Amino acid sequence: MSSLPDTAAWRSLTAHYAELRSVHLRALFQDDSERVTRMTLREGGLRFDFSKHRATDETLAQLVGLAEERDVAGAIARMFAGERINVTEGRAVLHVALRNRSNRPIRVDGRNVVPMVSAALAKMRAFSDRLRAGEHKGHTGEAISDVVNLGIGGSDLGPRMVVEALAPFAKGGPRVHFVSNVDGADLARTLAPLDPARTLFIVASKSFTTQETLTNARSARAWLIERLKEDAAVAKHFVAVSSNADAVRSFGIDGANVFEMWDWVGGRYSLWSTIGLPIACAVGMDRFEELLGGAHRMDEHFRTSPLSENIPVVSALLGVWYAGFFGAASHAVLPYDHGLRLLPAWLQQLDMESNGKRVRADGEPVEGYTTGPIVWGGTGTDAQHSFFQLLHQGTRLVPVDFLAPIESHYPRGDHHPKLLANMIAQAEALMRGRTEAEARAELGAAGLDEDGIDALAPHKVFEGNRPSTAILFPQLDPETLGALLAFYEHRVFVQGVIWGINSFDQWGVELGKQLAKQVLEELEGGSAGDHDASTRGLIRAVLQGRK
Ligand code: G6Q
Repeated sequence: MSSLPDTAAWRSLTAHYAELRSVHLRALFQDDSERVTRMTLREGGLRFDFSKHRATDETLAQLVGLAEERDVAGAIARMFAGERINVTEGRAVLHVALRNRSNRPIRVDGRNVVPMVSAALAKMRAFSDRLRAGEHKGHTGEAISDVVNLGIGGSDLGPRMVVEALAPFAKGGPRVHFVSNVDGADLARTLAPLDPARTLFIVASKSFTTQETLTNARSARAWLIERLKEDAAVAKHFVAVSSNADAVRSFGIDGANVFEMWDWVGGRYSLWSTIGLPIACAVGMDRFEELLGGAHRMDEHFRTSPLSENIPVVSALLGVWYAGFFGAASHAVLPYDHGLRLLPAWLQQLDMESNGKRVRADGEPVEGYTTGPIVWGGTGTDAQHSFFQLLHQGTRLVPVDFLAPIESHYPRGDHHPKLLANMIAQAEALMRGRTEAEARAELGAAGLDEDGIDALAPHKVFEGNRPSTAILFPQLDPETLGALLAFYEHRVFVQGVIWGINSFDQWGVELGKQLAKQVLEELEGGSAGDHDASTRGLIRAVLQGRK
């Protein structure tokens, strides 16, 4: 594969950037009354306004040219065809098969996986229906009131975020909790108010070897047995989601209580699989299937739309544009929706674990460009009172995604109009800025004399020209959420294709895990082993300092 900077499209974009870098978005809007119409793309009820981006028709055409040169269409086709595009792990990447509502066959090594997915969904439905109806009884015959998901990373962040987002749809279901951290405080605080006789644990681990999850699962089992006084209680209070049936059995969970998953589902892409069991418990299987349906519609849009009208592709290309040419090191995601407050954390994993790579899929180093940005964010309006200063007047360019529902699930006085007004105004302010003349006029109108105006005006100037995408949707329902999440998954994929990296492995998390094993042995054994002086010093400080 040729290096990205050597492609004709990249060279041409380099020249185009030199022309466009000093053009202000204000001017782009002034010169073109049709800009918003042309640069707004829709899918279902979702409306993506890309007009506040530092791009012209020419920019977009050139970026699409880049996508063509990097064969994005071919890569999309290969993913949907079940090819082993996760080359370093030799795996297919088929989260799209999990939400394939069309029954179109999707094959891995010639085998149609759609019937397997349907069977897993049916098992999830049977289990979650019984649980929600109070028919799944615990060891003492009581119905389950609380479900605790024990998982981490991809086996936690997705379901946790969705359960939070769909809280308005959770009527009649059990309370669902998430414990991920090996810090004992997480489990202890979650379990403290719970009644073991009415608590069900889902041990969610694709590999069933993850230190944090297994530690939490063992402690949860001990808590249950200690209180219910019988080992046999585990059978009614523990289920597992895993692709490692043997390890689940040796943990003591019956095969009948295992929900299967497959190696072609990556952890951070797995909320659509049986890893979504806590979602089904919280909101019911019908809502879970609506979530899948929304994602499927976005998948179909992604699979079939021309690149220039393809929402994840356009969004991905703009991200590549800012990272490659404007030096943007980060990307902020700012939901103006309380229910989406965990979206930045989910997206952080999705994007940074997928595209935080310095070696290309073909093993060559990435040279002459940067890959995945630092993804961060927070909810509006809180974030306005926290880090927006840097977005408006900092020295770095941070492209932003704003997201908001037009209707709230909690209509109350003028809360929602105020929320939306803030989002719309922030996007406008980032784009327009405030010129020195405007700043001076405002200060004059406020009664300042010339000296006062001279002193304050430089601080009141906003250069503007700061790009954002505004994503509006009618209301945050399961279908809309599914489409939004699938949009982000595909955006990350397309960027990985352009940058020539494999978005589906995560070797960067290995080294720390290996060293932690060694350090743990040393902490348990009471002496520091072969390390640098700082690491030895830390181990000794812990050994000497603990009671
Ligand atoms: C995600 C990663 C990672 C994974 C966790 C949990 O893509 O692979 O976050 O989900 O490490 O792994 P297990 O589900 O195997 O416990």
